Formats: sequence, C-alpha cells, structure tokens
Amino acid sequence: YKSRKMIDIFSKINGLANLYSFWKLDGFRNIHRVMVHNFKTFGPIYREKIGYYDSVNIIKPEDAAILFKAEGHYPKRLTVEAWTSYRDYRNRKYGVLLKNGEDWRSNRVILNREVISPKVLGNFVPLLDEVGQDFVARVHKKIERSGQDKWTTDLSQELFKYALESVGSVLYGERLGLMLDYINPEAQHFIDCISLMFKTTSPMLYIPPAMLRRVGAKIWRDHVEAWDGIFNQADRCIQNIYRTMRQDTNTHGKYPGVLASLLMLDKLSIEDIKASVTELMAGGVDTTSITLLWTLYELARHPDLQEELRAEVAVARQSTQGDMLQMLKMIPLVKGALKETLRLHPVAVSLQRYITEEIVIQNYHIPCGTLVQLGLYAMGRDPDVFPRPEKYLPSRWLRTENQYFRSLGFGFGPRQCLGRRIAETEMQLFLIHMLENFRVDKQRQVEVHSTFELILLPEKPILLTLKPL
Ligand code: HEM
Ligand code: 2DC
Repeated sequence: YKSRKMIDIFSKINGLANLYSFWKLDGFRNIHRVMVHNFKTFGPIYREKIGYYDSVNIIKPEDAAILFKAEGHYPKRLTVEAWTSYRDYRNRKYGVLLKNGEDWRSNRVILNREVISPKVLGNFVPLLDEVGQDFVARVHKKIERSGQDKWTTDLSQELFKYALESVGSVLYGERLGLMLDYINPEAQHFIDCISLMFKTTSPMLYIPPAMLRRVGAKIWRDHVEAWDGIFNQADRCIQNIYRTMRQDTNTHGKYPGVLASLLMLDKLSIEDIKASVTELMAGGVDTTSITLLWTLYELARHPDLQEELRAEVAVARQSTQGDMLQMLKMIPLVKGALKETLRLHPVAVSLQRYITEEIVIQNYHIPCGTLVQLGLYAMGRDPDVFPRPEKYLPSRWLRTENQYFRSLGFGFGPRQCLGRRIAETEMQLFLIHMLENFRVDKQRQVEVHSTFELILLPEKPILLTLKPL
C-alpha cells in the first residue's frame, strides 16, 4: 500500500514537472510540434503524463486501425472538461459532442439521419450553393470598390461569416444575412464568442476548470462569457424557428432545415435538440473557415495546381450544365485538395479514444480503459506515411489504395465528425465558385505555421489577393 502511494505521489510530481517543462517550451500553443518532436525522440509509441491527463500516443495508420477496432459500441474521446464544466455550471444539457454511453448513441442515431446521411445532401446542396454564390458576388463587389481590379485582404473574417451563413442556412432553412454589407451585430458577437471559447479552452486542458472557477480566474470568466454568448444567440435562432413553425404548417414542401426536421420528427426532447443544434452551430464556424483559408493559401502558393483545379471544375460544369449534385461527383482533385489541406493543417491535432479492450501496439500491451491518442498532425507530416510530406500534392489522394487509415481529418467511425457532410459540401461548393471567378495570389512566399488554440489556427494573418479571371 505504502509503495502504491509513493508511486502516486511520484507520478503527480512527474506530471507537474512535465507540465512545467511543457509550459516553458510554450507547449500550450505548440502541442502539435511538441508531439512531432516526441515521436522523433521516442519512436512510434510513447506514454506521457501532462498535468492531469495520461495517455499513450501513436502515429502509424496501422496502429490507428488497431485503436479504432477497440473503441467499442460507445466510443469515448478525451473529455474537454472546460466544456462540460460550463454546462454543469449553467445547468444546460450536454449535446451529442459531450454525451457518452447510451445517451450519446440514441441521440447520435437520430441526428445522423438528419445531418450526415447521404439522403440529406440533396436538401443541403441548393442552400449551400446559394451561400457560395453570394460570397462570390460579395468579393466581386469588394474588388469593384477597391478601384484596383483586385482585393488584397486577410479573408478570415469573411470566411467566418461564410461558414456561419452556410451552417445556419442548413440548420434553420433560412438565411442569417451575413453576406450583406451591414450584418446583425449579434451574429458578429456570436463569431467572436466562438474564437474566444476555443482560445480560453486550451489552457484548461491542463489546469482543471473547477479549480480556476474556485479562485475566480479570468480565463474561466472569459470562457463562461464566451459560451453564454454562443448559447444566447443559438437560443434566439432556435426560438425564432420554433415560433414560425407554430404559425405556418409548411405546406409548400420546401426543406425546412435540420432543426425543424428534428422538431417534427419528435424523437428527441426539445432540450436535447437545442443542445445538439447549438453545438452544430458553434462547431460549424472556425473549422471549415480555417480549412478554406489554408486551402486558398496553398493554392496561392501553387499557381499551376490552381489552374489544374480550375480546369477540372470547368469540365465538371460543362458536362453537368449546372446540376450541382452531379457536379460534386466530378471534382476528385478538388476533394483531394481538401484532404491535403487537412493532412498538413488538421483542425484537430489528435484523435483520441478510451479503448474498451486490451490491445497490442508496437509490441506494447495497452490495458483496457487507457486513453490512446493518434497524433493526427504528426502523422500527416511523417515521411514513412506520406512520401515527401512537405509537398502539397492533392493528386496523392486520387489513388484509393493508399488511403488506409490515412484520411482521418474528420475522425473515424460512429463517433466521427457529425458535421462532416455539411463541412465537405460547403467547402467543395466554396472552392468551385472561387475557382470559377478568381485567381488567388499571395505577396511573398512566407511560410505560415500553426498555433494551437484548441483547434489549430494560422499563427499569423494570411494575406491573399483575389483577381477576377
Ligand atoms: C467532431 C473535425 C467541421 C460538428 C469532430 C471530430 C473531428 C472533427 C476530428 C472528432 C471526431 C472523432 O473523435 O472521431 C472537423 C473538421 C471540420 C469539422 C476537420 C471541418 C473542416 C464541423 C462542422 C460541424 C461539426 C461544420 C457542425 C456543423 C462536430 C460535432 C462533433 C464533431 C457535433 C462531435 C460528434 C460526436 O461526438 O458524436 N469534428 N469538424 N464539425 N464535429 Fe467536426
Ligand atoms: C484538442 O488534447 C486537443 O471538431 C486535446 O467542431 C484533445 C481534443 C479533444 C477533442 C477535440 C479537440 C482536441 C479539438 C477540437 C475538436 C474536439 C472534438 C470536437 C472539436 C475536434 C483534439 C471540433 C472543433 C467541434 C467543436 C464543436 C464545439 C465548438 C461545439
């Protein structure tokens, strides 16, 4: 017993010591590069304890396959305690993102049908296509106003609006109006709250939010303020739909959006629906917009590739005569570009699961219940997994035979990203419209790295120049 206790103490000290060196290395904003470094030092598997969480880290696709086979019926990832603490604090229900076990599964099954099943794509495409067209029209207007036949800017704010308008139109079947010149200040506030929410989450991966809350730390207060802003805005949108639904009984057969569909289906409680719709709305902004920004950045750095993509889109447009659903099936290189972006610039630095059975990876026994992390960022840059990993080559995704557990940007299996179809469609349509209208250019060839603010973001603004074709 005594020695058990000593081990506990040592392991606490060890965790704290690691936390300290992690902090000194600026590991908080660099966990992706720290992981690359660790795999280089320790090889393809290592155990680590930082602060209060202990995990086994892996990097190889073959090992990812073993991990996901052991995820069980109720796959569970690392709990972001800051997010659950907020909901506990405000007495709000967890949505699908934070639920676990049977409660997660029963909600997820219903949500899958309305959000990620192939049958809803036909409903989403016209809505998302309209937002894409409006974005392009907005850029044309900006170019005209500049009087220089081009527009040079940090597009991130515009992309946040595009992403929120897109996810909003799908969730609510209505436009939020963010592609207009004067936008609702509440919508802008919502966007700002999401960034603040992510930014204030990352330190709380290592310092327990309960403790920060007890001492009234600024980071906790900012985090609460951010989620309050997110929930207030989502509540307003949800109330709005709820009200109009009671007034008119959709007789025109128009697709009413995810929220109304869920309410009419009547299989989840209103509180469960609200919780998950809020998560979808919040999850749908920074993720796709940053991925699109990185994609435009890569296309600006590779003008020849940009022309190749443009040619693919032109052929697809020609042969489908504007049938977008068909067109989306004819742009493999555009899809490859998005995969390539997520390989080099993944939104999620890692995927994690608590394994539900013992597994053997790289000759190590890993006991049931262990938190195992797949270093997604590190895997994307591992030369054994992706030859010449530093090269942006969308064509490497054209051969399906080398994709085995390599395209994991949205996670894997029944717990994968619920917003995946929305995200993919929204991003593909965006690129189609942009490629058909503008050439993307960049001032100087400066390398932009990632910084970790819970999701990976560009460390500095990316300035792009858009010129009409
Ligand atoms: C979960 C990535 C866009 C909503 C996840 C996960 C990843 C991810 C890696 C964890 C999956 C796992 O553990 O296996 C991305 C990327 C995106 C994106 C790369 C865009 C480029 C979106 C969008 C939405 C969304 C647009 C909402 C419309 C969610 C939700 C979950 C999730 C609700 C939790 C699902 C669950 O726990 O059952 N996403 N995401 N994501 N994402 Fe996304
Ligand atoms: C962050 O060590 C690093 O899609 C941690 O749309 C482990 C970890 C756990 C969960 C991951 C998170 C990381 C990154 C952001 C993810 C999240 C699960 C879902 C979330 C990947 C890798 C995200 C961005 C969702 C967010 C929806 C939310 C705003 C309502």
